Amino acid sequence: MNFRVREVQETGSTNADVLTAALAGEPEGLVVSAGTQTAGRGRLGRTWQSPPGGGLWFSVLLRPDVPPARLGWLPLLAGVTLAHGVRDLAGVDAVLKWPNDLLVQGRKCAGILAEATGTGAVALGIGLNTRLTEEQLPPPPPSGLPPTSLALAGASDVDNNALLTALLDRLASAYADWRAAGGDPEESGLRSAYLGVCATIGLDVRAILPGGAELRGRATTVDNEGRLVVDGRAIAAGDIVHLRTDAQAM
Ligand code: BT5
Repeated sequence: MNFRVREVQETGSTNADVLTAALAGEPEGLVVSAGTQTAGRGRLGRTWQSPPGGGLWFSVLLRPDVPPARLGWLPLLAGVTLAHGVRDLAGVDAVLKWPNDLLVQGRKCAGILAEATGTGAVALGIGLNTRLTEEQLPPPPPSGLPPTSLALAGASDVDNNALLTALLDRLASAYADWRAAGGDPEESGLRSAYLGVCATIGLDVRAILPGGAELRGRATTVDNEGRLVVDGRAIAAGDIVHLRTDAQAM
């Protein structure tokens, strides 16, 4: 698939723009990439800081014709693409905290938000801090991970446009493989690729579920729907805290 990139200097949220386009019938492949977002959003109603030029803030319109139970793998696929991409293209080691926080040196360098229209389309939004300086970093959340950027982690000459093009190429190819396998995580190789970059597996974790309930236990694997398995219980959404020190988890 060829992505069609629409660059905008400023918008509220590229995910909102892509959802609107999807509902108006836009075919898959549209990418909206913004210089800055004034209402960037995270998961579970949180906000995403997107200062001008400080990162890649973009969303991709996909219409994945895979069984609904496989859709949970789509944001994980994006996470694997980012982790490998950041390593190969920027020379920065990165791992994932389930589901798809990109961690560099124990700090959060990117986040992913997948939102569905309910009519078969998904806005896959990626926020990657590329050139954010120390002064531009958002304040560390009280119980979450402190932020960082590729530049702060030592990447030199980060070119936002070149990085976007290269990441989209990789995303197109991983998405095509996954779709050709009907969304099957084994057959597409996605599951083993994900387990290879996910630092959460094997750790004792605290899982904070969307309603606020908490669960502690050992994260053992990711199931066929992309859910994290903690002491035999599958978690579809929530926030994970690595209980061994995050430094060790890196
Ligand atoms: C995410 O949410 O990590 C998903 C972020 C997705 C952002 C992209 S940008 C393009 C597209 N358009 C959108 O409107 N969104 C997507 P979550 O796991 O809920 O993390 C959000 C939390 O991360 C916030 O509550 C802050 O604590 C922290 N945070 C906010 N901005 C950050 C940044 N630039 N870098 C690191 N951490 C940040």
